[in-house]
Amino acid sequence: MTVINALILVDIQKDFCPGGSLAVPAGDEVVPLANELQEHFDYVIATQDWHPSDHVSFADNHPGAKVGEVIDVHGLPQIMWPRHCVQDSAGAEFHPDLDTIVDKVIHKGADKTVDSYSAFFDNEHQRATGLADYLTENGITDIFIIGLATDYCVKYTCIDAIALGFKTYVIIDACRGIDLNPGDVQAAIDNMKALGVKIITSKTIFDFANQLKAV
Ligand code: VGL
Ligand code: ZN
Repeated sequence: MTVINALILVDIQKDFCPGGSLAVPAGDEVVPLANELQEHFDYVIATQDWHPSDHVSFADNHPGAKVGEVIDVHGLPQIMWPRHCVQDSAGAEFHPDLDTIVDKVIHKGADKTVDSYSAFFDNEHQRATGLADYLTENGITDIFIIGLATDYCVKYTCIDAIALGFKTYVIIDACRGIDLNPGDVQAAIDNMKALGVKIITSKTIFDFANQLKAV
């Protein structure tokens, strides 16, 4: 079977970078790698967390709720996040240094009633974002995931990707995590590995490209 690969840039947005409202520690460090990696893939897809102002995940939409607290929404635990990545706001924009001439942009979290960590489905698995259809329509078999945050959107995107049957890699040095509870990032990595996700580093990609050049 022909291998067609795609690099997926998960949520490399201003609000998830230092200075943003839900800054992932050192989140901006993934940007140079994200740019260098792009030329090595058949397709490049970028996702944007894209919430309406009245989104269920924002603590300030729940009187009395505090950031970091967990509330029950339709029987699912929902972490209260600071307001972030509001549709069309500056914070929802891609990091200004990210190369965004990509093949496809996917928005997630646009339904006010449910959060969406995965780039494929909302957390209740009710609505698809269009990512799976895009991959299938283009014959993409292997996906390489980078971006923010390792312990949320990267992890949940991997869980769905594996369930959908994609060969799934995480380029771990091009990811950064939140670690709301210390150990969350390591647990996410262990979790992804256990599901069959291949955890690699960007060196593997660059070395492979150099070997091809030498022949
Ligand atoms: C994310 C928390 C809330 C992420 C999105 O992109 O990892 N995390 N919304
Ligand atoms: Zn969000």
